[in-house]
Amino acid sequence: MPEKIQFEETVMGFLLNHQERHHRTHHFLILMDALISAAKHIEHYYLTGTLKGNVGLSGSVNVHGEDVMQMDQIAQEITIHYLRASGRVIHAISEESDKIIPINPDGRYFVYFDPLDGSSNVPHSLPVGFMFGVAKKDLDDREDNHLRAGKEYIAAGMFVIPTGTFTLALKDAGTWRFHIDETMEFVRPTQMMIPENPKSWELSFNSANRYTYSERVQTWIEQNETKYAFRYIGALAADFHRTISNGGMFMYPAIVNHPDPRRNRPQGKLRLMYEAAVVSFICQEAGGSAVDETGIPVLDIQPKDPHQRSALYVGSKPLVDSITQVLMLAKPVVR
Ligand code: FDP
Repeated sequence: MPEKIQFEETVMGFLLNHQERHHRTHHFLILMDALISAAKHIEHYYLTGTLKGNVGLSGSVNVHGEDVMQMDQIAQEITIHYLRASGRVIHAISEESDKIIPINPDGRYFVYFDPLDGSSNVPHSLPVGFMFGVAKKDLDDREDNHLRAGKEYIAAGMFVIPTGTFTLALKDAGTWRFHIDETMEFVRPTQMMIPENPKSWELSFNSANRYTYSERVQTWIEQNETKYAFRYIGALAADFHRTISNGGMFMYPAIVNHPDPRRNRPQGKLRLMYEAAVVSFICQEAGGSAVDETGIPVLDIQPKDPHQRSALYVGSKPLVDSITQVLMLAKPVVR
């Protein structure tokens, strides 16, 4: 498909231009090429999934106890294939793999990814995400392969599949969006800055959960929700795509007041390393910010476990600051 070739060439061309300025190396370009190829391949399977019968359950359960869709497995295999072929990845962490995936001890990068985020949209062919964060090894021989906090990432990105939009943030070089235009032939990279004017801001959270949030968060919602439009697609990449374009705040708060206490999620639901930190990094490079349930920046959280969860409040700074004040007054959540 020529438009896809154009897509990759444009992204790679952009990165080449930024290479000198931001000390990127050809190793980084090779890694990005692998990630873009994986996303393109996943998108192809997603678009043809219904025809091939790839949208159902696989019959297995992942590390988080969730049913795995066939598409999750396909996306995982595709991504690992490209990361291996790149030769540049030391290890990867994926939502679909219990253990850290060793790839090449002589590689240069660590890649944390969710190959298909927003699985509940799969049976409906609605948007899902391919999300990733990249960190670089310590080249001064002090590498200890520790799990990286978001502030150590050098890049983070998300594809919204199957819309063909790709949002990429490079450390200290901004957040950029690439997309296939209406003729399907051209791609225009645009720098994304989260809008300052509250007129377009939106709030995005699973409203069905609202009475399970802490009282303080519930009160904040009551006091603020009528000021903004409300949108919720149910796939982080797709919802956050709107947040970064229109401003406002996406949140997945801790669940602490569920009528069935066994279903509380005091640590939140989203995974820190390949979901919360990825969108927080993208948001910071676009002029926004993100905090967890204790009000500390998500990018400062040092992961102790590859699949650690975090509550997430991400978006326009004034809104994130406003909820942070509320969160900081609350009793600390045990991590
Ligand atoms: P999903 O469980 O469908 O894979 O963390 C995954 C995620 O989707 C996010 O993409 C999404 O924002 C969130 O969970 C949706 O959770 P709810 O169904 O609880 O709203």
